[in-house]
This record gives sequence, C-alpha cells and structure tokens, in this order.
Amino acid sequence: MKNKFLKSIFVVTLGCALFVSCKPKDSTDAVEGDAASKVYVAPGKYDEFYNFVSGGFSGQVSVYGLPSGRLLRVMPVFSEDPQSGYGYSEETKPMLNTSHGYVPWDDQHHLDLSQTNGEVDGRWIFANANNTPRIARIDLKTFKTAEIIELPNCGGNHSSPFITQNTEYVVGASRFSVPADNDDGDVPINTYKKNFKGYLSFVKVGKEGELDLAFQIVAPGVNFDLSHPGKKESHGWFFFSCYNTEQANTLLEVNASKNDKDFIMAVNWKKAEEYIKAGKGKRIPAKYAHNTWDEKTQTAKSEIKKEVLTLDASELKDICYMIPCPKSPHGCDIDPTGEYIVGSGKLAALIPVFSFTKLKDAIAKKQFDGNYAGIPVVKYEAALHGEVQKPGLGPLHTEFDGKGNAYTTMFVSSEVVKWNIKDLKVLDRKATYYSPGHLMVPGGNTEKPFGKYMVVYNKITKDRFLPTGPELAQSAQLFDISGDKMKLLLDYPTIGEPHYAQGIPAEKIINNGQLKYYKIAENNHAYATKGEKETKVVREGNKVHIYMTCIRSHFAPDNIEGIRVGDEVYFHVTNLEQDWDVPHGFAIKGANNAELLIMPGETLTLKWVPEKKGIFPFYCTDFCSALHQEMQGYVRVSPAGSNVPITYSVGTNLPKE
Ligand code: K7E
Ligand code: CUA
Repeated sequence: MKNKFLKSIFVVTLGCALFVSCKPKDSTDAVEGDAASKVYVAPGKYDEFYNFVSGGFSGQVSVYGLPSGRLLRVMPVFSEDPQSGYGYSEETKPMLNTSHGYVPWDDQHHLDLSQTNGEVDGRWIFANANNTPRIARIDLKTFKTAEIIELPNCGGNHSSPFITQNTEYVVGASRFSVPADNDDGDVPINTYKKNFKGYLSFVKVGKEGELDLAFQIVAPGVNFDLSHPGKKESHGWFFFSCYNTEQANTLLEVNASKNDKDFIMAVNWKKAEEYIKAGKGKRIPAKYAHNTWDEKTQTAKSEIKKEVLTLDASELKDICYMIPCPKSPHGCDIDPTGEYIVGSGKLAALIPVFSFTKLKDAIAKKQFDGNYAGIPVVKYEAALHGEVQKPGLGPLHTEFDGKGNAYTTMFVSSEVVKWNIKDLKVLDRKATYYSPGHLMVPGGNTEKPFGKYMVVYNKITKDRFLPTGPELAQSAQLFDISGDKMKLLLDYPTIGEPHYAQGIPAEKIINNGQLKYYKIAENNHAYATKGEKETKVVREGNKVHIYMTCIRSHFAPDNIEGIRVGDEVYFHVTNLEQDWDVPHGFAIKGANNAELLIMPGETLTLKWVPEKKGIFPFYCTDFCSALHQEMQGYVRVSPAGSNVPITYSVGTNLPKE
C-alpha cells in the first residue's frame, strides 16, 4: 500500500519534471525590451503589411495587420457565413456548389498571392479546399471570393494553391489518391495499388483571373502533400512532395512510414504544355463545378463541367522525375533564386537541399536509380546540394528572407531554425510556443521576400493565453528577422486553425483600386431597385418578389400585407447608400437561414417561406445611424388561400382609429 503511494508520487514528480523540461524555460523572458514599441501601431495609423491567414477547419481566410497582429476581417470562402449571408443569400449560394451538390464547409490550408515577375502584386489571393477538392480566387479590390473551381479525380487537395511566377497556373493534387471519377470506384479498398491514382491539376489563370482546368497529370497513387513552383532558372518546373510511397491503405502512421526515403516529384510543366499542344492529351469524362461571381450583376453562377484533358506521367517519360527525399516529406520549398529545393522530412533528422542545376544534369546524364511506377528516380546524391545537419526535430516548412537565409519550423522540438542556404550551417534557433506548423515571411515564397518579419503559426497553445475551456485558440508568433538573430515580438490568437499564410506590403493592396462602395448606376442585378419610387411587391403564383430599398434610416416598403403561408418570398434588398462603410443589415423573424449584410450600392436576396400566419417584424442589424433602432418594418402573413390583397407602403399606412 505504502509502496504504491510512493510509487505514484514518484510518477507524478517525474511527470512534472518531464513537463517542465519540455517547456522552454525562457517562455516569458524570450521577449526583449523594445518588443512592445516594435509592434505598437498607434490608433488611427495603419499596419505596414497585410497578413492573410488560412482558416483551416473554419474554411475561411482571415486578414491581420502586421506588426500589430490586429484582426481586420474574416473573409468567407469555403464555409457559409451567417454574418454576411455568404452561402445563405440567393446570389452567393452558387459559389458553394460542387459536383456533390451544395457543400457549406471546407478545410482551408494554403494561400498564395498572385505574382508578376516573381513578386507579389496584390491582385488576388488563392485558397485551397482540402476536403472537397477546390481552389478559390479572392479579389483583393473587394476582399470577396470571386471564383471557385472544383478539381475532379482527386481527394484531399492539399498541395495547393501554389502559383507560378507570372500567375500562369495555380496547381492542386491528390493527398488522398482515389480511383478516377469515371473509373468504377466500387472496388475493395485493399486494391489500392492497382486502382488508386494521384492526379495533379494545372489550372490556368486568365488575364482577369478566370480559372480554367487546363490539364491533369495522371501520377502514381501516393499522397501528394505540398508543392512549389520553380523560379527564374527553374521556372517551368513544379515540385511536389509525396509520402506514402509504400501505397498503404490502412494504418498509415505505421505502414506509410516504412520507406527510408519517399520523393519530391519534379514536373516539367512547360514540357507538359508542349505535349498538350501536340495533341498528346487524352480527354476523359469528369464532373466538376466552376463557380463565378459576376461583379456587374452581383450574382454568382455555377456551371458543371464534363470533361478534362489528361497526360499520363508514366507514358510520357520526360515530364515527371522522382527525387528521393528522406523521410515522409511534408514541406517542399524553393529558395528565391530558384536553384535550391528544400524537402522537409517529418521523420528525418536532417534537411536535404537539392540543386536544380544538378537535377537537370542528372536527368541529362540519366543518373537514375530505376523507376517508381514508370517514373524515373534520380539518384539522391546526383541531385543533392547538401544536408542541413542536426537542424532540430520534425522539420515541416521553410521560408526565405531574400538575404541567403532559410527558416524552418520544427514541429517536435518546438522551434524555428535559421540556416544559410549555401553552406547549410545553422545560424540561430528560437523556441516557439508550441509545435509550429507553417511560418510566413511576407513574400517569403517568391523571388522577392520582404525579410523584416516572420510569423510562426503554432498548433498548440496550452498556457499562452487565458484559458477558454477545453477548446483553445491556436496562436501566431511574430518575430523580427531584420538582424542576425531572430527576436520574438508578439503572440496573438488566430481564427480556426492557421496553416499557411501570406504577407504583402500594405501599399500594394491599398493602391490597387480598393473598392469603397458599388456604384448604384452600375448595379445590373436582375432585381436591383435603384430608387425608392421603383420599390414594389410582385406576386407570381406562390412566389412573391419584394423589390426593397434601404437608406438611413428606413426600408421601403416597410409595411407589407398579402403574403400567405407557404409562399416563397424573396426579399431583394438594395442598399441605396453611396458612401464608404454604410452597410445595412436585413433580418426577419423566424427565417431559417441568416441575415443579409448589404454593402452600399449592392443588392442581396433573402429567401423566406413563412410557415405560420401572423405579423413578422424585420429590421436592420448593422448600427447605421442615430435612428438605426427605428429602421424596421412588418410583414403580415395570412393563411394559405386567403384573399388579403398584396399591399405595400412606406410612411402612408397610418394608424386606423
Ligand atoms: Cu503543414 Cu496542411 Cu501546409 Cu498545416 S500543412 S501545418
Ligand atoms: Cu441600417 Cu441600421
């Protein structure tokens, strides 16, 4: 008994000791004296950088200012947003359409800003959806999701949406290989090796940003994880990390961790383009949605595409090559010169850095070690520039500062490590709190990084902030990287689960035609009401269209009668304001969807099917003026079949004695 008690004390003490020793000891004094002044942005002053952060399982993208870490906005992309009505208004519902029907949620991991000549240009930001494979384009004039394209033939679009140096292509690929959509997918799961394939998608980006799935490369059924395009000399190539080269279909934590090396797949997409031009592509049936937002009609439409052009990587011998990479690589990052390819093996004790020049040489001299599923495997040493020795444990992602240095997050040892790209020497290491995933230097994956700040996105927060029950926010940590040593400046919580992020000098977005409001004269919405005189209520069978306007501080009409139980009522609400920052909201009692948040000059539609008779108040939800609380109205709902006539008015339906 006594013995047992002692034993348990011993276990507790040992446990504590372990816990304490795991926790970096300088957790609070890691911040140096002048940190506060470096992140202080005085009231009314702007931040220096925009920071776009993926929302992970929130499906959205959030926007922060740097260096303050202030949250500026959350932009709805792949998930419904009751706050703005995204996914609830009739105009926006088609944005979330897929070949599986309406999908109101996704898991959003990576972002990439559009580039011109290898530099971020502030036009668009692209976002991936991991679960139901999609790529979105967000317009940075309006901070609105402008387009979403679904990717057929794949599962888990993770290594996406990385883009080439002039935004020629944005890519995607299967993390979860599956049988192609048009193949018979009703096969035993343990026929993985025979029936499951990986598909790499090359989505062409047009002048106005329009997305078009140009072609897909059929690749072996492995897990494609991350990717990055070549730059400068290596422009024309794309590099994808892949794991599960064991092709396991169960218990991957064991069965996909057997091989000593997996691969980075190098794809010569310029060559692939040539094959497409030469007619080597094969059209196969596929079904995928392409959703576009039309600024003129302020309405989205969804189109289902039926075909895709494919190239087979094992038949066309010179578009894909495998570079062996230890061990279950995750991040695949290319330095600003385009010469160095960094693979981060989650289970590797070193970081391999490959040379593009050597890779090209090795391919020319056929220095191969056989092939993998018909794709030539380049000899490891032949492509290797060198290895970073003892960088830390669990390397995940690498960014660059443009001054010859790389920064790699170490998930297991909870630190970020700075090293020199040429001589591969570790220069500095700093603890992070805790278990970092991605990190971000503004422009850090382009040819021109702005190497002043670095943000590390941590997976585990534990004791960093006031506790909020079992669920804790994840956290970002801002570092100053302008000197030789990294300096921790700030911790701040984030929305959803942040994975990758992007940063850009604020003026590149501010000076790129930011929209302050929609011009009412240019509003070509099918149900726009451009002045109060045009307001009306029109019954078409059991459909009722309400052409409504709002302006400080009333709706027109605000008294509506003659609606019947079971009617499909469409409130088409136009905000007549022509001034920055004067949205109005619209909500009605009992509506089983959301509110509308209508920007100045915009029209949005809420569908409402009343299920009971009675009086239903509606009101403005956004505090817009001193008389905001007066901004309200009533709808009278009569029983089905009632003959109460349609009437509507504002200001004239005066009290009866
Ligand atoms: Cu490392 Cu999905 Cu980019 Cu998260 S992934 S961390
Ligand atoms: Cu309009 Cu409050």
